[in-house]
Amino acid sequence: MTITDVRVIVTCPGRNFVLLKIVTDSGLYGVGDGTLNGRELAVAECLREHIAPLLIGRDADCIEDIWQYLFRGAYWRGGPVLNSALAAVDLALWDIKGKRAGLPVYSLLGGKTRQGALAYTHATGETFGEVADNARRFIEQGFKVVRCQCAIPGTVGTYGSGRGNAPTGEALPVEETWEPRPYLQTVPRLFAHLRETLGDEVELFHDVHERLTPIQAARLGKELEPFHLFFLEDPIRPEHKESFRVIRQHTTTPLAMGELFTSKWECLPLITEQLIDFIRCDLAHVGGITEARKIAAIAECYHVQTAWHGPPDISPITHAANVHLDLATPNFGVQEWVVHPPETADVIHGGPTFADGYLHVSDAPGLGCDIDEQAAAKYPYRRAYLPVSRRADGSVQDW
Ligand code: GCO
Ligand code: MG
Repeated sequence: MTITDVRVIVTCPGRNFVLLKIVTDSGLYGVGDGTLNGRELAVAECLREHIAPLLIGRDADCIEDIWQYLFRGAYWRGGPVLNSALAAVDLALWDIKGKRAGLPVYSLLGGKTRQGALAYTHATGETFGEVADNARRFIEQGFKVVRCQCAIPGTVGTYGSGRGNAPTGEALPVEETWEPRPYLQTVPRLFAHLRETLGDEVELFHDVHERLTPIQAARLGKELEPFHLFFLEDPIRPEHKESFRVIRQHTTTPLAMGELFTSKWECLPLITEQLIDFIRCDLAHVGGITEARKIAAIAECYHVQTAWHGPPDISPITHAANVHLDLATPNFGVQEWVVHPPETADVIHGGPTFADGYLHVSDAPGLGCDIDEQAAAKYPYRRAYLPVSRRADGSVQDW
């Protein structure tokens, strides 16, 4: 089955997405997603100018060989731009393989190990009361795990507490402020309030979003211990993996990390030294299902569970890929999930469905998603940046 056409579709149905359609001579095609929030066009150009010409004439069946060819064959390898482009190709090829076999992708990956993927979503708010009310709303909808973020007094626009990062029309990034002292004081109080008002049954957790130093993260983990978090997410910057030893030495709060990693090698030290409990890479940035299933297999050996990144800035196609992999993975832990803006469904059909705390995908062959290219053309790309954060003294801070 020979690849005859590769089409890159950049569209903004409520959010920017970089989508891919790989067409074969059999008439079957596959869909993929390589959206990289805030740097979308770098991936689109990479796909159009550098990768598409390499795919024409190749056998769509050879996913692993194409993966190796694009990753190692380029000599210059890795990083979020190249590996998001690789992910788009990988997802589309798995979609084709499923369609050709007449089987959903989870079946190709070994079949269901569970009936649904335990899901979490985000409760946010300006005040503790608002976060608790939002979390309660999600619990009533059936969520058994809820991520909780709150505004931090004295700072501007704390990550996770506000409007998110969908396109707003601003020409340049919004600037926010953040300080460790009020943050470290507020978060344990937030969870004390949430446990008091929501009880002990629901699983709660918090995303630090890489903002702390190792010793600050250690302190936070320790102070959160009485509230039994499901995990503490991305406590420190991703570069120096050994720093996790500092956190681990001090706290039994489970740790999750990985949305900024772009390969299995970055995950290795954290997994093999058992410095984390959940690995949460983004399938759209690590090179797709092919790389993520290897990460899951390595993690299985070390009692680390998966919690693939599932924010609104990747399309329902990657969300579907997440759930296909979740269903087939014995050491699956939890799946992040959010509802996309309504216009997204005009362009991308399919994607996971939520019921009573769990995510499901259809039994349709492949990933179960499709792209309406005519609808996509009605939603042109709108440049959008993630916010940038600064400390009170004006220096750059991880957002
Ligand atoms: C999460 C993430 C996201 C990121 C976003 C950046 O846990 O869902 O932290 O909210 O901020 O993906 O593009
Ligand atoms: Mg996160």
